[in-house]
Order: sequence, then C-alpha cells, then structure tokens
Amino acid sequence: MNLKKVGDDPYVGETLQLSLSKWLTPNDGFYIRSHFDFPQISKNEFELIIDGLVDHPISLKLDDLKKLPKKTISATLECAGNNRGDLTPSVPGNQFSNGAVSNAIWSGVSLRDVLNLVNLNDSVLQILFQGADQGETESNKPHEPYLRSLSKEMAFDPDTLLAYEMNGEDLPVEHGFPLRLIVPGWYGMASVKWLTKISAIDSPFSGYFQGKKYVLKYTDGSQKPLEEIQVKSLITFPEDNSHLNVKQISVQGIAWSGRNPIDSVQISTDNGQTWNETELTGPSEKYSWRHWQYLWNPPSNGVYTIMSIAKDSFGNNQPLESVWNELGYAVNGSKPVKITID
Ligand SMILES: Nc1nc2c(c(=O)[nH]1)N[C@H]1C(S)=C(S)[C@@H](COP(=O)(O)O)O[C@H]1N2
Ligand SMILES: [Mo]
Repeated sequence: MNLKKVGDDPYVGETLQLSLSKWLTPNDGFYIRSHFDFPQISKNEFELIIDGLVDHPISLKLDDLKKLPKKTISATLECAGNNRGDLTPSVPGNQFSNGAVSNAIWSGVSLRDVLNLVNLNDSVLQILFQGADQGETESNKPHEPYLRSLSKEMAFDPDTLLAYEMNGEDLPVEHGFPLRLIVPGWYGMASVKWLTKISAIDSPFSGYFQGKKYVLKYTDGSQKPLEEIQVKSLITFPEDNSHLNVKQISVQGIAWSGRNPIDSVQISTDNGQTWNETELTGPSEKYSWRHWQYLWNPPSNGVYTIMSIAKDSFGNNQPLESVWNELGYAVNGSKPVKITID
C-alpha cells in the first residue's frame, strides 16, 4: 500500500500528497480507515442477508447482485476525522493531516433495486447495515459488529450503492471486499464495508458508531450526527514548508462539498489579506472533488502564507477557522501552506 501510516492494529493510513493531485485515487493509494481487523470473506461463501421488518427475508449471492442493473458513480470519500490533527487543543483519535480523503469510481447496484426485492412493512423507519468485521468498542465490552443505519429516504436514493467494484476492479480487501455500501457525499463512516446484512427496522438506530461516535459535540453543549461532507478545499502544490526558486508558480489544489458542486475557490498569497479567484480544472462530477489552479508570480523573494477557501453552488462557504468539537470531526477550516521563495 502506498499510504502514510496513521495507526496500527487495525491499520489506518492516509493518502499521500502526491496522490491527492490526481483526480482518481489509485486503489493502493486510497486512504484506509477501519475500526477492527479486516474480515476475510470468500466470494463463494459470501451471502447478503436482507431481513427485519420484511414479508420474507432473502439472501443474495454476489452473482445474484451482479444480475441486477449495474450502476457506476464517482464519489469522494472523506473520513469525518480528516484534519483532526490540526485542532488545538488536540483531541484524541487518529491524528490525520489532510489525507483521509480520496476519490474513486464505484460500481455496483442501487440499494433501492435490492430493497425492492423484499416487501418492507409500513412501519419501517430506517435500514440498518452490518459489516462482517467486529471487535471491542470499549475495553472489556463484548464484541460488536460495525453497524450504521440510514433513513428510508437515503436508502431509497438511487445513488446510494451496494458497490462491488472500485476503479473497475473487485473491491480490495481493505476497502470492503466483496461488497460495501457507498453513500455519496456523506462522511466515510456511512459507507459500511464488508456488508453482509441489511435489516429493516422501525426505530432510530443509536448503536456505538452512530450514537456515541460520529456525533459533532460542540463546546456550547449542542450535538449533531455527522451526515453530509462539509465544503472544504486544500492546497496540494506547493507543499507546506517547501522552498522554491521560480518566477511563476502554478498553485494547485482540490475542493469538495458533499452532495453539492463546487462553485468557486479563492486563494490568498498574503496570509488572508487579499483573495483571488482560481480556475476550476478537470472533471466536474456531482459527488467528486474538483481540482483547481492559480498562476502566481511572487512579487519578490521571501516567506509567503498561501490559503484557499471554497464555496459550493448552494452558497455554503468554507470557514477560515475550523470549529473545535470534542471528537474532532468535520474539520474544514482553511489550511495555510507556508513557502519560501529564494
Ligand atoms: N464495516 C466497516 N465499515 C466501515 C468502517 C469500519 O470500520 N467497518 N469504517 C468507516 C469509516 S470511519 C470510513 S472513513 C470509511 C473508510 O473507507 P475506506 O477504508 O475504504 O477508505 O469506511 C467506513 N466503513
Ligand atoms: Mo471515518
């Protein structure tokens, strides 16, 4: 794997700066965030169970799923804890810099098409997804699987996928082989890997990974579950603390905002005093990051602080400063890059 290690046991790694500058992240360079050891599932033994409040529970093999209409979507996944390492005071958890974000093309079937194979009872409120991985969530607690739910509305969104391919290949083991959920535009925790069971339920799910973790807890006591990825941008070139000896620099970066297209990215080369419009480049896809660039002629040698801020087409603005929260999620403030021209 071509990643920067952030944690061991289980392995957690972030995407290298170099791969962030490509629109598609290669599978072996795509960030990895897992809570437990990877489960090994064989293609032949794999079964997806759909049960709960349905007329007749069913079970599907991979080949059954592959007979349903194939759907392909590009989507950027960002871990809710991306940039946690930038918060002061620091908060416990994986100390990600800015590489817990990657972009891939996902293929599989619409979850909706699979749910339509069973008859949901009228009382169904949410759909619950279970991964085959499990372990201790807190010390001395019994093992629990990775579980997350979606509202019926999100579950029936045609773009919510059961994906079996990533960038045209079978899903790699670490990314959920053989089947994972992809909830485009939502923070990564929603996209359950190693999916083996889908259950229709009639009350809001509040298990560990939904009720305790992945909740924004602000200093004023307010709380909010994490859902859509917040608008954000970052600079991929030049690198922080680099020295350059050139007359013109093509400053480059990426910007993304959950389920909204990026409208514009502004850049400042004087520590936020003045701002200039950048040029959006590369593919423009609903759920994927957008690349941008800005040709800059540094007026003289010296030290410069470069910053970027993005705006999406719904008018959401990336904040200059991240808002501190107890568990260190959705850190989307502008990240300065300091360079020396000499
Ligand atoms: N079964 C299972 N699904 C999971 C997780 C997990 O630990 N177990 N981690 C979630 C989190 S927090 C993120 S950010 C994404 C990461 O997906 P990736 O490792 O393919 O990048 O998977 C999500 N799905
Ligand atoms: Mo995550």
